[in-house]
Amino acid sequence: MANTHVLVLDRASDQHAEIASTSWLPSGDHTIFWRMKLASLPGVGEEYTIISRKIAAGGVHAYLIHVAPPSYIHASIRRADGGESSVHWGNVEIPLGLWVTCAVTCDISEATATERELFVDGVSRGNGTVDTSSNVTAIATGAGELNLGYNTKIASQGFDGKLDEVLFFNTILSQPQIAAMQNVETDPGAADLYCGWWLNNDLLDGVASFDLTGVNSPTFDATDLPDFVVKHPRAISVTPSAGGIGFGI
Ligand SMILES: [Ca+2]
Repeated sequence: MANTHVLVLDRASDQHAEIASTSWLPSGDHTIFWRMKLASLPGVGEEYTIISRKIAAGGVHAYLIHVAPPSYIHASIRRADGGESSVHWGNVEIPLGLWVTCAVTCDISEATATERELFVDGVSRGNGTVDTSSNVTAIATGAGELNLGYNTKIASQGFDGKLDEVLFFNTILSQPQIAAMQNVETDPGAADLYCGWWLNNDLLDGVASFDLTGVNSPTFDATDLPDFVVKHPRAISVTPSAGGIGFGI
């Protein structure tokens, strides 16, 4: 596949995409992958929702990922009774007006403090800071709604910017696997890919039948695509060491 378009969501117009779903999305180990470019930064009290998956019964979010001020990533999962495990990565500032590629992994069997790991442009940013710890060992399933760029519980918390290639894997991808996805559009036949949207001028799922519907007329852009290059290179230092030359990244 060639990447031809990205999804454009205007927060002021409440543009987003949705699907009313039955019991799907992984309930255990998983990886959520997406590319995004912020058109503005969230202010105090604002959240820019990337992915929201609400369960109708009890009104809980099985999954929720958003950007909150100053511009850090927040991810939470819940079990059916509402018990929540939420984490934020305050050490990550998502830049304004630059494409970034993100992935959050979840090892459901790990202690809450280490079960999630964030990757930005293929580089681990650690396990984050735990906000709520409720030992979620199985993520809630059941009828509900999945949204890109919208939070069905807090309708004003939409996304402002561009999204591309939103993928759910029902496995924990490794850092090398995530890094390998940085600069190439993922093949719909990739192993353990559960569902995903390539957003190439439509909202159709490229794997199964999880097709989205646009709300308030979101648009597509064919000119401002992720450039698929490493945009945040780390400094490399070379230092002499006993017995030879060592280097660190
Ligand atoms: Ca695309």
